[in-house]
Amino acid sequence: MMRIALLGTGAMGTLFGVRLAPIAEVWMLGTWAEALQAARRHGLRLTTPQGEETAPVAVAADPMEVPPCDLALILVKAYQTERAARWAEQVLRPDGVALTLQNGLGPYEILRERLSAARAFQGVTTMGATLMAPGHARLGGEGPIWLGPASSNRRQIQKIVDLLERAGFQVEVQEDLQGVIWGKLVANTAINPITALFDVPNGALLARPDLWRLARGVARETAEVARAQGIPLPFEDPEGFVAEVCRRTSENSSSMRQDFRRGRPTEIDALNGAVAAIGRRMGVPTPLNEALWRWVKAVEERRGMAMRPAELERGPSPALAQQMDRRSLKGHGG
Ligand code: KPL
Repeated sequence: MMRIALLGTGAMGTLFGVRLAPIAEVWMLGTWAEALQAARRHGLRLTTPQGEETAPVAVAADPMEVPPCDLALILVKAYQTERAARWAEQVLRPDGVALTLQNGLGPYEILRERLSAARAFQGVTTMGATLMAPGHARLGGEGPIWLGPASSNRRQIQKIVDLLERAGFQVEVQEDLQGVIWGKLVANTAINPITALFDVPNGALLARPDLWRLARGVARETAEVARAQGIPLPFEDPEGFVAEVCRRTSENSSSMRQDFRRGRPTEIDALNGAVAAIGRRMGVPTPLNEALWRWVKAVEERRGMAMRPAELERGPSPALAQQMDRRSLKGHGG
């Protein structure tokens, strides 16, 4: 049986823990004491439209307690990636691999740098989950998981595909994930900050014309930044795609709304902040992404959410800068 280290104790960590535990030995590793305690006492719990799913998992607050793992699944916030990558390296067998399913730009580059390209994989999903209590999440919408890069380590990627499919997920492998990464970014930049600032579920963006006008504008901007870099988006119509994600996850609270409600720092730097920074570099105007980024930062600061661990102070910039350099090379015919 495969042994998996699940790094991340939030809504997505809980969702994946519940689905993977019946077919693998799952170790939830994290820093959120209440979630670890709940998981240890009662197992993890997932509420779905079909009913309740629960699953026992092993838990640890220290990577030294975790036996050597075949796979590390990274589901922490974008700004916690450096520590998660360090921990993944510690808990993995020498031939073990890591998969990030995080939001935003930057996490994959951090993971690849630590583990090498042959041991680091990236996935994108528009599944949603809302945290109801420590160790308990509610499924907020299903959707496929895209995995890549396909060619770096075919044997390992096939193992991950088999595992996720056995756990009930729909999986698609792609050689170049940039298109789906930017597709997801179109959704996240349009949905997350607006639902957080206006404190509404994802579906409200479709119901309120004032919010939809704003979301639609952001979706177009982010899509323009992708196009300017020569990245082919997996859809023709960015607003149509955002509308579809809002419909599929209409009851879900976006991860940024959940962060706001819990007084935690958000992933705004890796989402709208990153798009605005790349837009500036590429000469593509991104006034709405820029405004939402500043607005969310201002709320974080006012509420003291900006007082962050040292890791966060450094921000996503090193990996992002690297990614932007790669992009600009590509833009110059590289
Ligand atoms: O990724 C998400 C998030 O909340 O971060 C979506 C797909 C928008 C679901 O809520």
